[in-house]
Amino acid sequence: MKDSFFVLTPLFIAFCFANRYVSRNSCCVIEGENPPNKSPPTTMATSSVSRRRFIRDMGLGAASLALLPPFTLNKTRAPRPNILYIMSDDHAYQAISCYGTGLNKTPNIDRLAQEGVRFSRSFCTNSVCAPCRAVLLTGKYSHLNGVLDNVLAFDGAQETFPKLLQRAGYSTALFGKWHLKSDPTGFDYWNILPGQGVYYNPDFIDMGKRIRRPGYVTDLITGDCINWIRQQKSGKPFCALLHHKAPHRNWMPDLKHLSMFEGEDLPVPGTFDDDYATRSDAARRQEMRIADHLTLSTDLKFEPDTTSGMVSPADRANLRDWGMMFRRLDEDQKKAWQAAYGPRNEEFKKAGLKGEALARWKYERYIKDYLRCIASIDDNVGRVLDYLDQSGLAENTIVVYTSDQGFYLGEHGWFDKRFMYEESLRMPLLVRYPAEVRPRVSNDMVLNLDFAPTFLDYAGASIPEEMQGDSMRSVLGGKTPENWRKSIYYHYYEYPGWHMVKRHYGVRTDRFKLMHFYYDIDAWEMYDLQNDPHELNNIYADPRYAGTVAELKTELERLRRKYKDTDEKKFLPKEGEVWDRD
Ligand code: SGN
Ligand code: CA
Repeated sequence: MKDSFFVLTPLFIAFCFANRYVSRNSCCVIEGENPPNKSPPTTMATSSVSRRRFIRDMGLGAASLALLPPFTLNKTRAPRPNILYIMSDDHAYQAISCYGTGLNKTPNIDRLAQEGVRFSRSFCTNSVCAPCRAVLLTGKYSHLNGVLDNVLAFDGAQETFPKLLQRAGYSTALFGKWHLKSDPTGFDYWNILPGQGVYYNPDFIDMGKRIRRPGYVTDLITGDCINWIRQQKSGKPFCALLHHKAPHRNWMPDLKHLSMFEGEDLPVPGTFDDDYATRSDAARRQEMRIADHLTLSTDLKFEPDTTSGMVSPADRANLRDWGMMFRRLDEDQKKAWQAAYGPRNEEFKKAGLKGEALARWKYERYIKDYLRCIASIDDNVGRVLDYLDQSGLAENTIVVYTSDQGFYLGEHGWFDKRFMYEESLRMPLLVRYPAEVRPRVSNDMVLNLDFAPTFLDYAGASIPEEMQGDSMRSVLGGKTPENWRKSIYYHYYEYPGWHMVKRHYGVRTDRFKLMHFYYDIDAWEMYDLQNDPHELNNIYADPRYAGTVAELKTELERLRRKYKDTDEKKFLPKEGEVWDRD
């Protein structure tokens, strides 16, 4: 499967020419210029080309064979698919309605599940932003691609799937959040947010040039991507990476959605009050609790009176950040925000909440703003899907919707990600490709490591041996290979760092999860996901599971050898090294 090259016959090339096959199906149709064409490729029998023209085109086809680079000669499919990869930032699967949690409605994202494959077991290998992006590009684990955490820069000289697609004749582009510190490589065009980006009137770096633009970040990124697709007239297939900032912290909704969910009580997760009783110290020592670590101003949009007892030193510093963020808004935007949050904040001030009631209020403010940001993502997914329909591109375009990692929406009392527990390990993943993929739900285990080989496989390009993921093409086609993975390997490194989640690695099988926390701790945790899906009961030391622990340790070691990640000490901070916030 890794190498699907072979030489097409001149006859087939001639046939493609005769049907104008390549230009119609593999490149973009320009809105308003070319009518949508969703009909299947014509066959020899139905083609109306004259004999003479056919013979002429055959000759042209044969001649063109000599001119085409070898990688464009794919075994099975002449019209190579376009690829539209939509990745939001911190979008939990729990906040997508087709995943069935009932928290919110995402009708446009759900379309991809109705028309494509919804994965129930899609995981990341290191649950934090920049590392996930480096894994996406390289198809390699963090210890091999060099981006272990959000601080290290990506070495853009290494091999990536966009570069390989470029060489295979694709037009490639990147829009939105990048976060890899070095300039993007492998893209014909890129227009990215600096660092984490901001929600309102954001700065962009357009091929190296920094420009501030009015508007809301999710709308702007989507518009840029659609415009670029619209401009593709070259007869080449395209690959566009559309990377949203939303719904990343500090969760600032657009004006349309400022009052969505107002007056509603959203359900608090059953594990919100987790006391971490059976876990190791890693779960107790984190800094990502809604009750304790969300800031009143930047995160929760409430400006406490600095003379009141409500203001902690952390809040004081945050007030400055919030002030800076709020100053970016124009006068109309500010007015809309004040109209929406002003009265709510007055009410909150009067209520004088404390303890559990205050924690619940923080959760409500957090989850509503988070879901409001997602409402805008969903609108914009609808916008881009409508564009694909109108332009006739939908049939031959692979559309992926995913997030850079998972996220906590109050489960275990948390926000943020990083842990190997389910909510942050698991990513939403929906893939639609009408030309080849029938709608269904897949329970196969896939990893973000698999994206690069999958895209190369569909493009008919060769997959480098050093890529560690596997093409999901057979899985997507409903024919999961017998030897498809039965376990996954995970490794998180960013400690000490934001949210203070300790370094750990582990293995997850269909039923069990084993994790090892290390560096300034040496602790194991194990969960039975079938009997304990919320991972509340650490059974590592339970003698009834001793045999399973041993099996899982053997599997973990096998995976560490397979992925060449056997040295736990290799990436520990050096003495005196200071943690540099991203
Ligand atoms: C910022 C956030 C953190 C978050 C990291 C990484 N703090 O530093 O809460 O974990 O990004 O997020 S903030 O106050 O600056 O918003 S990631 O998605 O980029 O990995
Ligand atoms: Ca993220």
